[in-house]
Amino acid sequence: APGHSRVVKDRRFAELKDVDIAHFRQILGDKGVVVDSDELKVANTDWMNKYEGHSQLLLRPRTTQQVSEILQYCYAGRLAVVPQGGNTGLVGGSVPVFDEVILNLGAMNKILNFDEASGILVCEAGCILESLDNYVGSRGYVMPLDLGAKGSCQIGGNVSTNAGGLRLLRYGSLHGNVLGLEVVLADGTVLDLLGTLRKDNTGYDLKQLFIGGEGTLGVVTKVSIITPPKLASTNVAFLACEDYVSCQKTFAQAKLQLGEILSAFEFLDRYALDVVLKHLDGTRDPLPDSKQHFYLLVETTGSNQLHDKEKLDAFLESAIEQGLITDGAVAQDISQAASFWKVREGVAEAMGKGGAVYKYDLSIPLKDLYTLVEDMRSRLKDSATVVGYGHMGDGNLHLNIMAPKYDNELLAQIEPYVYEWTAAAKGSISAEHGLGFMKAKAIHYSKSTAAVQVMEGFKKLLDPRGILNPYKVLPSPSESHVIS
Ligand code: FAD
Ligand code: 2HG
Ligand code: ZN
Repeated sequence: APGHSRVVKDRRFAELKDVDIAHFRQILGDKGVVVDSDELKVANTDWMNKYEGHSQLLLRPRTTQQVSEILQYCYAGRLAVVPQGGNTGLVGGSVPVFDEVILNLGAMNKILNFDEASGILVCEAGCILESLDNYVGSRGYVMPLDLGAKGSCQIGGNVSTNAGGLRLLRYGSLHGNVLGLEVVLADGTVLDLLGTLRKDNTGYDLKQLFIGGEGTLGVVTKVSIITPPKLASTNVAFLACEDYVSCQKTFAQAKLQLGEILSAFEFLDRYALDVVLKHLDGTRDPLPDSKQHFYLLVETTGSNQLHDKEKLDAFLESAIEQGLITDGAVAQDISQAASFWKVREGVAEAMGKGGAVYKYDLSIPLKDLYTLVEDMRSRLKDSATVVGYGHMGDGNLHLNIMAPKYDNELLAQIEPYVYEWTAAAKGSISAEHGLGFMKAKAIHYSKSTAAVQVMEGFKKLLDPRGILNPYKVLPSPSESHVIS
């Protein structure tokens, strides 16, 4: 797979032996120890079919105690470990690079407590995001995050990647919504940070290190998270704009005119829309008569349908009057709203159907956000399809480049150009997907040497033997072995 030749195996790690497997059977029983080659193939391969490890062992613990015993053993014997949730990550972080033991949290999927007065949920890390949303949904709340992978991603994976997604504009990031965590450190120590308090300023806020830690600092086993109330009124509009400047102005107007009810502001370009309509069964063009270059999905969520509708109508009317949007459709019912959302949420999946896709998840100041897409398109000409979409309301561009197959010549046209461009624009080379394996070596484009050194210090403190998710996030200590 592409990229793998760039790093060589860290020789400090031990090879897996039969006695190790026997020991894990003692801890987990037969069911929790998977050596079946078909199951291993799935767990070794990432969602994009871009990264593939060759681990010989998949472990499925059911309790924190078991996670602790597994890590204690791995730490003592220097066996490297990849924590894995739903394996929907998009930066090669959730699969082994070589033969690391895969520690999948999926069997730890119990809801532990839900406080119906405060909306605070405490659950195990392996709970699927969509199941949690359904659970709190039937009790009058919603999860503060939502993403296209909700049917498979796990809350522990969401926390570990600090996933952003479709509701961040409204509810903010997991750094604010996660109230507590239980984490098992590399040596098996159980760190109980599972508070359920909105406010707690007693010393350093350690849980923040594991939010976005990508499994390199500890294994998240339990999560406490605040969920906002589910409000009565939701509206979804799908709008067409002639150019990117109009999208920006529409966003500024949406903030002004929709104010507190604005709950999502997403965008996709014509190329993205076309890929969705072509490759995803059951998707319909929300604006079949419009052939514009840019599309916006605007959602409002509030407590009063009349009030919200009035605001939305006024906003749309003025946007048309000012020439910011050329067309628009407001979903008339829940199923139409879902079909609009499917167009936006389906881009990632649709892009995967065309062969190979290079994904760049970037924060870029709003005014320059689309310039990169245009620059890349003229740079690559006919060799690839360049698509831009993303969480415009959060300044987050998803630049996807689709080609018939992974190709090193094409890659050399894209990288490091895309990282240099982003750094020059004072953006971030990872807005929400993390660094994983893909971008570990590119961290310097977004973080100073001093900042990376402090990160390395945390890594050494929490995992002195480096067994947790090696080769990910930080440039490997075996950097000198990089073959290029
Ligand atoms: P995995 O992919 O299994 O793991 C991701 C990383 O977290 C790995 O480094 C892994 O080692 C680590 N990890 C997993 N579980 C644990 C644990 N319990 N303890 C410690 N480390 C752990 N991301 C966004 O931010 N916003 C989006 O809108 C979004 N949309 C997506 C849409 C699609 C269709 C797909 C396929 C992905 C999308 N993603 C998005 C990326 C991905 O879904 C998220 O990053 C998600 O949070 C990963 O969760 P997971 O359970 O699949 O984790
Ligand atoms: C999205 O917002 C996801 O759709 C996936 O973050 C982005 O695949 C991508 O590049
Ligand atoms: Zn995204």
